[in-house]
Amino acid sequence: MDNTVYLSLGSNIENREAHLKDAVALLESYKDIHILAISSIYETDPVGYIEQGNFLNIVIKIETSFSAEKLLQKCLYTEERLGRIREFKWGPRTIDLDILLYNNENIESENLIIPHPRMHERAFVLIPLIEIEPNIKIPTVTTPLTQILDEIPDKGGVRLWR
Ligand code: GSY
Repeated sequence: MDNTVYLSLGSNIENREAHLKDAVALLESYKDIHILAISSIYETDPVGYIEQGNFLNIVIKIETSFSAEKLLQKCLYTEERLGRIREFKWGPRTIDLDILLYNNENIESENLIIPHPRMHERAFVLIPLIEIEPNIKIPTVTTPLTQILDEIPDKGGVRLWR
């Protein structure tokens, strides 16, 4: 299992906490995935389409022997298994899994862009990511993530949950 990967998980359909925990448990059940760290749970105001309920978000660090493409398939399968409902593209969802970083690689394929192209605009990603990996670097971005986070206007929308 020699690939280190960070995933962002979000849910804004109840039971949000159960959906996050079920997704982590399902990922952990794959023999090719080992979970190394799980951030605190944050309650976050919706970004993008704002006429929807607040999210619970976490970031997890895993090691895996899956390729990035295979991992994407597993993430999509995990979303399906948890009965993902998504009424429209940016709307409410039971569970959303995004691959943020895959080793230090830049990957662009038909289905996948890594590093996740919007991760450094999103406090709901950066705050839990920095919590579990304070010195994390994004390939191609030289500015420290903590500085990028300082410059993001929507930080107030991310609160520690319980
Ligand atoms: O891209 C993930 C789904 N998503 C989220 C999310 O997970 N959290 C918050 N706060 N806003 C979001 N908007 C979208 S789309």
